[in-house]
Amino acid sequence: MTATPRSPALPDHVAVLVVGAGFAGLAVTERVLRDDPAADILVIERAADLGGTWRDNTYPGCACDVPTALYSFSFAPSPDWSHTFARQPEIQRYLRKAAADTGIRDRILTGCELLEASWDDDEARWRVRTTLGELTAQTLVAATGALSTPRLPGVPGIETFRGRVFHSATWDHDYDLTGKRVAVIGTGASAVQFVPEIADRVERLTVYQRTPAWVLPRGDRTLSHLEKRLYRRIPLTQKMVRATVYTFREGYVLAMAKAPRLLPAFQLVAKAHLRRQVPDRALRRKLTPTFTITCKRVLLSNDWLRTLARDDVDLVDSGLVEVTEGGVVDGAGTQTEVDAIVFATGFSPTEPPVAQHLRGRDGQTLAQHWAGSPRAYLGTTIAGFPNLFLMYGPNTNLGHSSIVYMLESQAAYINGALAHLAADGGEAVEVLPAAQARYNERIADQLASTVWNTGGCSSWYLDKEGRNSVMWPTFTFRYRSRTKRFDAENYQTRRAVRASV
Ligand code: N01
Repeated sequence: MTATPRSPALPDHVAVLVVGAGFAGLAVTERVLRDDPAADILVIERAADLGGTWRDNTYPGCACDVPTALYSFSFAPSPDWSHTFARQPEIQRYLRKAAADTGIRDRILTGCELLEASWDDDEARWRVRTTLGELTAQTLVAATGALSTPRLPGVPGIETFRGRVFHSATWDHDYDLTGKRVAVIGTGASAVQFVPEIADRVERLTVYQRTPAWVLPRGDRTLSHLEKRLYRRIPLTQKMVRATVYTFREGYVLAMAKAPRLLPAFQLVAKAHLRRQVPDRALRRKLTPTFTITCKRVLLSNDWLRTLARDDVDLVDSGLVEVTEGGVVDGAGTQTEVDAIVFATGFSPTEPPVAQHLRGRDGQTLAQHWAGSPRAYLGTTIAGFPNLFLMYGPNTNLGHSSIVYMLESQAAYINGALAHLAADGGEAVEVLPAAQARYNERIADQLASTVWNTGGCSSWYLDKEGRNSVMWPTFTFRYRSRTKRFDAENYQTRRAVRASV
């Protein structure tokens, strides 16, 4: 049994303040504590528990669509996963245990939301305002995630609807869907997981699709007792599985960026999957994408397409025009009476919400500085924002592998920066604008030929300038090698940062 955690109090000053206790916040805190168990580090978390997206997303069927062998911390391998693709409750339990086992749990102050943080140039520290009071921090790590603000499209008439409305990320567990007529808006990674789960319970399901997505089978299975015993007795075997999954997934990059001629082969597999699950040709046509596979996130599901082929499930692709008191009107003018509307419309992702609350050297917020098109150096540091480190920042997202691998790379880099500051007697590091610009030019060059930019789809990877400010363009081991060592030569290190510098 896990001991009841001690919750730290809000200090007046802390050396390292981490905002957010999801995978990212835990990764960086573990890395710092690994080198210095007595490190002066505090994690503030606005919710009552750690876990981030895996705490919040509790919709039926919520699971990881990256194999758990890879979607877990390298420092906390668990031999106990029930499936090759872990379910949300299991991941949440895993995170709680990892935090308790590594001592991170005692560093997390829950129920504490960051309201604003401003860089104080004279004192060379961050002045931070939270819902529990104020403090200063020498270094600030924003580990707030990119996909945490649910996007609810402003559908005309939605306020007049008399039934129940909720978003997949804030699932209403008090509302029993049994026997109800339900509309689902959106057909992305979340919808494909919960629609098959609720289809048997509801009376009628109407799914509103804006863009069909490519769907591949999810090679999910339960892990046998033998495997678990083997992992426990010979941990190296689990490491080998992890390395194999990693290598296979990296090979996928070849198809996306380096060898797009392989993509038609993927499309054939997806089309065969569609044919197997959907006998009706007209429905298949509606479900066939027109863009190149992997341009948007490929969906993995063994039962999504089959569910859409059911007689009691309708797929509407004529658009969503308005919501009335009793239902939804589609683009063909048909009104469908429903009791509940579930928005599976994703998140507002181009910049982390925390960007509106961080003020750099010149007093601008990070959101103003970015103006809708985020840029950083190594997805982590930003010129004009000394001693600020982003986890899962611009151009660190992946379509093929595990974000946890990227987060651990960033954590090592940030830890290196802290060690550099300590060794050098410095108070602040700030990336050189020229280094940041060079880095972003290189990233843009690499992205130019990738399927995300050329595949003929619109996706949340492209920001309002049409720039891909989301994806990492190449192999993840390249990112690992770039972040292995803190490259002080691309930074200025100083005792106090002056506005004129
Ligand atoms: O959201 P999405 P999600 N009217 O943005 C449609 C991660 N994730 O919650 O394609 C009508 O993918 C939109 O249509 P279109 C993963 O990174 C991870 O499903 O934009 N429809 C689309 O169909 C993923 O990318 C796991 O034309 C509207 C859907 O809503 C991210 O979360 C599991 C609309 C949104 O799909 C988000 O996934 C689940 C409108 N106004 C999710 N606006 C893992 O297992 C949007 N849509 C790790």
